[in-house]
Amino acid sequence: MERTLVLLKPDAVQRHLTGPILSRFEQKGLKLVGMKMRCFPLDTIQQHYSDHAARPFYPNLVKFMTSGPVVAMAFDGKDAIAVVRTLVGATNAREAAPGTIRGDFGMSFSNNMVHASDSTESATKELALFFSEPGDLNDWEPSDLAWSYNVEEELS
Ligand code: 3AN
Repeated sequence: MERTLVLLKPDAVQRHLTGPILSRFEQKGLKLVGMKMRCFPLDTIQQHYSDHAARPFYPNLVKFMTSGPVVAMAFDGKDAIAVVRTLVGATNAREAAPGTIRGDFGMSFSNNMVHASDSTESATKELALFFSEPGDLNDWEPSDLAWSYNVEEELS
């Protein structure tokens, strides 16, 4: 099982897409284990995007990500990091495949609605950044687990 971070960016919140996007992840079978809406502080966003600090789009990215509330979510699932990235689609929403979140809901490279961790290292770092308070992450046992997976083959 893996755990991954998803951020619904300010454009997703403003466009009333929080519910539809969350539904995509839930319907796929990912387990929601954390969710918070915040105008995250500048230093949290700067830290989150520190790998992009030298890129020309970085100042606008930070400005955009601090321009309104963001919904941070944590999901568990088998291969959750790759599964979530596939559901999200290509960075440029204009080129993202139909059926993906960006492909179905967006037209922008910058305002592309969703961030999703791209590796186990990033997921660990990003989850610690956005879900650092006690009680932020909640383990629970889905009652349909044995229907969503072949437990013996896939989860043992
Ligand atoms: P992804 O979110 O698909 O993993 P990254 O990590 O390469 O994409 O980029 C982080 C964010 O920076 C993107 N979600 C997008 O909002 C923004 N971004 C990346 N490349 C560009 C670009 N060339 N022009 C404008 N914004 C960009």
